[in-house]
Amino acid sequence: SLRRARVLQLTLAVIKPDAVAHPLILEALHQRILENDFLIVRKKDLIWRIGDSERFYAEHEGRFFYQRLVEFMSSGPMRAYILAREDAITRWRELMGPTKVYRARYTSPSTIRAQYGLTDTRNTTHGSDSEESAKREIAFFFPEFSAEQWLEEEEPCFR
Ligand code: RTP
Ligand code: MG
Repeated sequence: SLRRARVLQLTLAVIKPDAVAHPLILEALHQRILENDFLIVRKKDLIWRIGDSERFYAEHEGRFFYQRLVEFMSSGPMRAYILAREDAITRWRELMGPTKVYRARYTSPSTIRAQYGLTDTRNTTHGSDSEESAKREIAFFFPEFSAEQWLEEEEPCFR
């Protein structure tokens, strides 16, 4: 388990309401996670209240897109994953592609947001952007999860 602790990094990945709304896209994204050698540590389907949305995106309060972002993120079901692999944070963000869908389509057409994103707000997925935010965001979605306990006790992979 010490070896695993050195190699594996955890990140939070979220499939946003625009993608969960379409069963084929949801399934394609789940496959995409598996194909890219992520371990699915936890998986949860949930719906946010507007207050959850506001708390999660508090750093964006006051930005022009804040209102539509918090409304969108509490507009329907989403799916959250704790993912593990080497360089999980960077690798998941690479797979997602740029935040802005038009830019994703132009610069990185094979990314998730380029392929499935609808708009700059309804952009299919979220991924933690640093170890610090991964820690915070994993705790936000999975308050009962302990990374230390997982590394010590659990099977490395279940799908
Ligand atoms: P995220 O936090 O979701 O990983 O995305 P990010 O770092 O790439 O983008 P960020 O600037 O943190 O924005 C957070 C989320 O806000 C929505 N957004 N809408 N112009 C717009 O309408 C706009 N800009 C950002 C997106 O859903 C983005 O993921
Ligand atoms: Mg961000």
